Amino acid sequence: MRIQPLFVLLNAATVVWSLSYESLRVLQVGEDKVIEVPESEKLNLRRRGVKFFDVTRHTSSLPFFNKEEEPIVPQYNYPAAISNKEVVDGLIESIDKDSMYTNLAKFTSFYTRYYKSDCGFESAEWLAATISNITQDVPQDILSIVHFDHKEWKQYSIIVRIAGSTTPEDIIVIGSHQDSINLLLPSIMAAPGADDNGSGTVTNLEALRLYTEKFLKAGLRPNNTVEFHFYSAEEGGLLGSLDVFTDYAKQGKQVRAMLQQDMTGYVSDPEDEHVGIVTDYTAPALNDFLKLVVDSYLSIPYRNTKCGYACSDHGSATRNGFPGSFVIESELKKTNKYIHSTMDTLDRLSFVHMAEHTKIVLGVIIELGSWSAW
Ligand SMILES: *[C@@H]1O[C@H](CO)[C@@H](O)[C@H](O)[C@H]1NC(C)=O
Ligand SMILES: *[C@@H]1O[C@H](CO)[C@@H](O)[C@H](O)[C@H]1NC(C)=O
Ligand SMILES: CC(=O)N[C@H]1CO[C@H](CO)[C@@H](O)[C@@H]1O
Ligand SMILES: [Zn+2]
Repeated sequence: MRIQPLFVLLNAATVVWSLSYESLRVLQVGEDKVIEVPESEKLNLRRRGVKFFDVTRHTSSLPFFNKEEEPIVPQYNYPAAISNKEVVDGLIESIDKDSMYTNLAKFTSFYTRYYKSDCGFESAEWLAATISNITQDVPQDILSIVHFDHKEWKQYSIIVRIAGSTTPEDIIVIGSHQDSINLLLPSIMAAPGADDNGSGTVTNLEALRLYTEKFLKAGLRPNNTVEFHFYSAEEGGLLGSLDVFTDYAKQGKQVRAMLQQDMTGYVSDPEDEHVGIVTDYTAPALNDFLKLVVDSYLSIPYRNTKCGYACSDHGSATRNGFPGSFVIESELKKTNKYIHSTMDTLDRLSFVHMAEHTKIVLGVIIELGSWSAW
């Protein structure tokens, strides 16, 4: 409570500061709405719950939704039935919730993972080291780890690429963001970011570990390229993923499906546990396939939910013409209310629930890993 007056004072100071010195940011806050604001005003918008893309460095993108809330992306024929049940169930059996707990405990021990902070750089270094460790026995011609540097801040994004054996140009992406934020005073206050969005990162790390240890090490390979992306700076307006997918679009890369994991660990009502499939601003055909995956591999059902404009990194994929979808811990109204504060901590999360999300990721990479888009 005592923070309040200080907060107001700081705010007044930053407005004066920003009027004279601060560079302007270009924010897309809705399909037809672009505004220019000083950097500090960005935070004020976030505090008020406004979601946006920070397109300052990518202003040339096109409008990307045709009818209401539906992205302009190819509608591929995703599998209408699953065909790898034994393989996926085998991997699912090995999900290790203790390992997930250990990783999330370490990840949330960084004071903050704010993308502009030194801590945020250190958390990226830890993540990169952990990924190297998990994947160390897979030869580099199959698996490579790219540190994707961003021009304006230090925390890099990490791309783990498992090259497809027959159609490497067809890419399946599993995404999550590694940064966290304390919306009150991001540069000063703690942001453990356990659920938002450390849980997505750890969900994907566990899937990557099992994929590496039980699949790739056994000499198996996907036909398509499978990539795990750990984005920096989501909280700054999807900055990291925008850089990555804008670059992919420029290079003419073909992402056939992108699935975002962000907030995967909170259960508000254990009697009514479910996952939320986000149906607005996501690819309908991919959503249908995700429903099949949930029905086939999870012990809990899905529910359709809406998340709003630019609500996580899948938006950067759809913005660049790639089908993106998002599965979140529950219907939006039942999601974790402690995010973006010091109270977004480990003890409020369910690792059983997080493991359900890992099942989705395993189902998607195995079923789509050798699916043919044509
Ligand atoms: C690497 O993994 C091994 C287990 O496979 C573990 O004992 C070790 O602590 C890990 N090292 C790091 C840096 O994570
Ligand atoms: C995957 O590649 C193998 C050859 O390595 C091929 O036999 C199989 O048909 C491919 N799967 C699909 C779905 O195209
Ligand atoms: C979409 C969702 O609820 N995830 C969280 C992670 O970050 C996004 C964007 O900042 C927010 O919408 C949520 O805080
Ligand atoms: Zn957030």
